Amino acid sequence: MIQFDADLLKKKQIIENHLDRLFPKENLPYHRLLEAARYALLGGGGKRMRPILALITCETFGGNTADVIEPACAVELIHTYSLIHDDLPCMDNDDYRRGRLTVHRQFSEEIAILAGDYLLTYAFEVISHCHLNDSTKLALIKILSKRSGAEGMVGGQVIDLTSEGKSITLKELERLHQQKTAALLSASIEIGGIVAGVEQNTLETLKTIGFHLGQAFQIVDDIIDVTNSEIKHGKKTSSDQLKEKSTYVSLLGLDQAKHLARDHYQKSLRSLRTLNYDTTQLERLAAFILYRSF
Ligand code: GRG
Repeated sequence: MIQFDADLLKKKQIIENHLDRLFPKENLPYHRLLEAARYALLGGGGKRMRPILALITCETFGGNTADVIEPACAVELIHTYSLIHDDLPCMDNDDYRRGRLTVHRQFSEEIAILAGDYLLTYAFEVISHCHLNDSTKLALIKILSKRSGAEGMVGGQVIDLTSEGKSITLKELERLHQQKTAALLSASIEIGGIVAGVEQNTLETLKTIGFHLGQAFQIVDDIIDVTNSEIKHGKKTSSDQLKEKSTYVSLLGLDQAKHLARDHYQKSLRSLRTLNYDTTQLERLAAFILYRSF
């Protein structure tokens, strides 16, 4: 098991400081909306994996933090909206996230829906107002909208919902998570590359790396879901099992799931090493994605 080193913790702090600045505490007639968005986004212990990926990728290809920080935060806003909506009674109906009440339990269901809507919309406002040139901003908006929309995260969530209680194949599970989880992680890496001004073929390689890291991330998430329920409750019934969801662990068993996660990790490293840049930081983050649970 590995944890964030000092450098990753520093990046996490830079991101959290910037997220804080994006939400000034003003006494506006709709202050409940801003409070709910802040509650979901700040102070609850998220890993900030997506914005960190954007920052590190941008630095790897010679870009700088000041240029990528706003697009990186925009990805975190979209990720946070997806978590708020995923927790709603009509979806996963979860009462707790990151050890605190979920937004609909702390505020109300209406405010949770609207806080998610607001974070999604605000993400694109943040990009459209940042100081990058218009063609870069357009490229970022294209990637982010595609990876979070029907072809990406939202479509993946629909496949997930409609697959509950059914048995699906490994290929179908991979497709589901390619959209639901890997698309936004990949967008984070691609965004870092776009801001640094990489060429199209490098961008394609970054997309492949995003796919493998996204799959590894999801497999590890499935493993954590099972091992945590064993540690916490002493039983093998994870939250995914209770919802009758197919997972990598339910389809492959724990050992084969770990093997598949390692395989995706190795493939991401192989792609990274074709790039002829110093990819040490990205390799460290890839190792964290894999070894955060085993
Ligand atoms: C509701 C449109 C919509 C989409 C929801 C991403 C998602 C789709 C649901 C989240 C459910 C889930 C547990 C997905 C598996 C992988 C994942 C995205 C985990 C949560 O991301 P982390 O681990 O969370 O980066 P933190 O708390 O660190 O930000």
